[in-house]
Amino acid sequence: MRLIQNFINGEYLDAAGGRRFDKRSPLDNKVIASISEAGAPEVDAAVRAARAALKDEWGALTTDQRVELLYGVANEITRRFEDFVEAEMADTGQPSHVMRHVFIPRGAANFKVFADVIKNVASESFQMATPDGRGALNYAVRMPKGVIGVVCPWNAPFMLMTWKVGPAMACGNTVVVKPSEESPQTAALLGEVMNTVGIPKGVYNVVHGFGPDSAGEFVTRHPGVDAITFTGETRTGTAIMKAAAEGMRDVSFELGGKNAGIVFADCDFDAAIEGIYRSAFLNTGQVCLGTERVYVERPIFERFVQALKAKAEAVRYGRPENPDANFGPLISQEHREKVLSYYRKAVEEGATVVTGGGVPDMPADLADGAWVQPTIWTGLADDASPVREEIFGPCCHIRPFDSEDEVVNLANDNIYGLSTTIWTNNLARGHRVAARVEVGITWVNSWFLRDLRTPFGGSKQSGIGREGGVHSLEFYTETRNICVKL
Ligand code: NAD
Ligand code: 6OH
Repeated sequence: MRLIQNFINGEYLDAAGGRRFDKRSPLDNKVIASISEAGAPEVDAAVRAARAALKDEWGALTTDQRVELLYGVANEITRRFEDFVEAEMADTGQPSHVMRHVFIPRGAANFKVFADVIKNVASESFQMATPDGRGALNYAVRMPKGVIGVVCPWNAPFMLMTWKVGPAMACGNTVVVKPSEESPQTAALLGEVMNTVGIPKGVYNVVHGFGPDSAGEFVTRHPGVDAITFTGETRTGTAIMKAAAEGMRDVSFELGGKNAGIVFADCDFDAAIEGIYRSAFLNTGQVCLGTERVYVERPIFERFVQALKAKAEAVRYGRPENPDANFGPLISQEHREKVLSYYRKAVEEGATVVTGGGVPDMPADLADGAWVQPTIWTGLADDASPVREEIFGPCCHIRPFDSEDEVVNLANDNIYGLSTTIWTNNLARGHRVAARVEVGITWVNSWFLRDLRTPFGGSKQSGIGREGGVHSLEFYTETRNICVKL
């Protein structure tokens, strides 16, 4: 069994008193790692190390020197690609092709792309007129914000963590990362990469543990943390925002969603089926951008439901290393309980179960894993809880609609506003509907396709702020205004 330790000031350390917790495999519920749980003293040590590095080694580097080192991090992740794939597969149980083609490569890219952004970004400067005719030069400079607390979820652990750590470090900040208790391994492994590449001690720190009364709360409450970036549930975001209010610290939040898929009758039918299938079931439905509400224009409704049902019934459950498997378990037994509670509620609230709704029969070696069937419902009222609340599982409700206005109103009738996917061959309509849906990111005839330089984030209760490209700089830097009288 593996031992996963905290990474503080360039060293792997146990917590004082040796507190540990278990990480269980989602595949079979067996304990696969013992994690050292950071208490307040370890979090304090990590924050102190991060503060010291800010002033000394990291703070003293030029942008070019930092950029070189971040390129080194990206290259070293690529060199150790298999180790990262293996660690992430062990934590999440997801099929290896998703790790190989999206999650791990994008993790490496998060260091390279933000190094390029910081290298090429300009800041404003103005030559001002003054009454005495001599003028003034007024310009803005971007400074690091300080020590950034990075609190992460488990659904795409490495990609989502590096999407924060990459730009934070590129901007000259130092970080204290609190990975999810369900997915600690890739954050821990990244410490080895930092040391190999020669990132100064204390720039990248990792503390393990849970949320309340544990490492998550200790990081977000620590007065030495200057700003907090968080991805996770909206409810947790509310708790973290309260912690950040003390000391007036800035927050960046990527939160929950209840995303709509809108399928017009004039779409490319096969492409829409493939797109909605991926958006509802990829990563066993544990993607913040996933579609849990599908609206289909009435003339193609029945055909659409049957085609999606056929695809959902063809998933192949299995271990990540099995090349035939394309469908993994949920992250944990606890999360499975939550998802299954919605499967029950859907029936109680009057759904027609088109497919799924339960637990698949698994071979004996996987019988204790967190498996659920991909599930499709029709017939629920618009205010039924499985239609309104984020489930974060492989399930969706499909409802017919008759007009563009009706479907825009349905899509917008939710507290969340993260993303939408629209399927139509009428591009004017695609643009029109995209402008009317109240979300941070909209895809037309696609899903989960984004250049890392563009802004990402949620509207309404799906988030605060935008990250990606130059937009990350707004959060990870403090802009100062300097005016020099000439
Ligand atoms: P979560 O909110 O339960 O946990 C996220 C992290 O916060 C974990 O590291 C946890 O230990 C920590 N935490 C929990 N309570 C805390 C507290 N009081 N103080 C400080 N830290 C605390 O979320 P999750 O279950 O890990 O992830 C799933 C959720 O994340 C879903 O709601 C999903 O929509 C959301 N998500 C959003 C995005 C996005 O970009 N908008 C991306 C991925 C996931
Ligand atoms: C995961 O839940 C969401 C990830 C989104 C992206 O990585 C992206 O770049 O759009």
